Amino acid sequence: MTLTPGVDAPTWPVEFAERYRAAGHWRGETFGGMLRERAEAHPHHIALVDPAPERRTWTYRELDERADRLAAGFLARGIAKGDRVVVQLPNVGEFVEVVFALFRIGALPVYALPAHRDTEIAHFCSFTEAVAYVVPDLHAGYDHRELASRMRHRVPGLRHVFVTGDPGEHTALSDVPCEPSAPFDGPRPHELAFLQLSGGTTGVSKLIPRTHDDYLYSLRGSNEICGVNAGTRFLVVLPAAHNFPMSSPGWLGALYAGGTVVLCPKPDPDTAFPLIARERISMTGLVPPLALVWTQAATETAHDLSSLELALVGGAKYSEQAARRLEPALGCKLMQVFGMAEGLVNYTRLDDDTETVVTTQGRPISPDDEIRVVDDAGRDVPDGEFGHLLTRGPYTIRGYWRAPEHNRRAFTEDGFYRTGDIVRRTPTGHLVVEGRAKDQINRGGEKIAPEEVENVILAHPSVHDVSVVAVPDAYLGERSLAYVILREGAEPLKPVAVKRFVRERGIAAYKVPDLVEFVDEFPRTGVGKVSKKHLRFAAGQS
Ligand code: AMP
Ligand code: DBH
Repeated sequence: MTLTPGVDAPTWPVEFAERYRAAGHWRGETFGGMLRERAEAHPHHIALVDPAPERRTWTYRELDERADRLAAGFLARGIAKGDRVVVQLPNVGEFVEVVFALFRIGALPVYALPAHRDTEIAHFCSFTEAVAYVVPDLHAGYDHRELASRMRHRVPGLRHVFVTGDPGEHTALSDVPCEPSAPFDGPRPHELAFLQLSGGTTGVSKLIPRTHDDYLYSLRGSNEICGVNAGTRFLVVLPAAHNFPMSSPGWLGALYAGGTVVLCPKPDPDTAFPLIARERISMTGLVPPLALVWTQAATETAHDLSSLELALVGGAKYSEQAARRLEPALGCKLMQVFGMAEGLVNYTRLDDDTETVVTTQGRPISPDDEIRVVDDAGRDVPDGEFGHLLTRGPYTIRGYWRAPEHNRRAFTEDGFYRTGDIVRRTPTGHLVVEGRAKDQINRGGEKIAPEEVENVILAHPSVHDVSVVAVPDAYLGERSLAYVILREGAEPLKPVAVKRFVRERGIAAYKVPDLVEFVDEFPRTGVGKVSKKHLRFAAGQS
């Protein structure tokens, strides 16, 4: 198995790679090496706190040693460099141990979200030819061991299931570690570190191949912008597997700086606020709906939030009115962040004036991030005018993993990623997100590909056709609405029956349509005039 990025996905042309190295962006570091260096520099500093159910802590030395032992155990069970391992863990300390163990041996974590179910997990396991799948026993009332058993039957190449807690018929993660017998033949800095998930616009999530060099650069840049250092105490409120809490600056940024990461088991203020007070949290990242809830709750809380210095808000459009209320309520600075797992991340800056912070979504991390704002014909528009955002740079991928067809559409010939976002650029170079050209629903930061949900609903015997669209929502920004055309003569259905059908097919709960409407033909507003099913059929994908 070769790990050269250019083999399974397009990589940066040599002249770009040389430029990024010469500029000092790519420094030849790896994640495994980074943790070792921090452990040598500050062995006794607390790297990680998992507060629930009882408080556990890991010093940098402990995290480093545990990653080594787990890596040795994975190797002993036949997991090798280049193998893919689907990791579906909530915000628990084992998540960090597992990914650093995989980084050490050069196996690639594939970051599933805790909400994913049979549909998504089966796709990740089979498409990546994963050899192992790591799950919790129970999480949020759901038994992941049963999901894992179904995956073992469905995906023949899946050889191992590792479980945190009670393993049932699988292997306990705690039984895996052993003494390393030799130094690891780890990955090279230009090789792949992991596969991140895209929000997706077509039927299934595309996989995003990130290298050690490029991702570490985005962390270093993010840390500099956000002021992350060894004294930072970062609270991971959103699912740790998501790119935003992982890297903007996120828990990996905090570890890169030698700071302390505290894992929040649930995002609500009743869980998070006491933790902020007890752990003296200085920084966190939130999606807009959560920022609204926190802003409201902070005005009434008895918990001491005075340690909080910076709240990053991003993942979906944050309204100006809501943004204005955050700083006074939480007593900390606000930074807006507009990023994507494919690469490009924009931040407002600590020294930006309030107007800029509340009305823009920031500017890119790197002087080498190339930004183009273009019209439908691909011509650059002047600053201040709306257009499609295209980008290329030292931490933006040149192609998705094993998706040559899709890559031809998602990237320009000269390697710019078509973000699908409609933006306008201010004279200071800040971007304002005005909308979206891609077929995606952004449900409070959780991305939904309508086509994926449509395909599930189309499997219902009474359904002739379906179109899933976004509708505005005061709290989430957007919710999903499924317009359903029933087959002639079919028994009438209730909206709940459609939702139940989708849920029972095994898909993440946030993708179940919020609203279902039965129609004779698709409305002209908000939906294309032509049946999406017929469009897909015409495209040969039905
Ligand atoms: P993903 O490709 O799943 O990583 O999602 C990235 C997408 O989320 C971006 O292309 C935007 O559409 C959206 N997004 C992220 N941050 C923001 C933000 N601050 N404001 C508006 N949209 C955002
Ligand atoms: O929405 C995102 O994917 C996102 C938002 C903010 C992201 O990936 C990021 C910052 O890094």
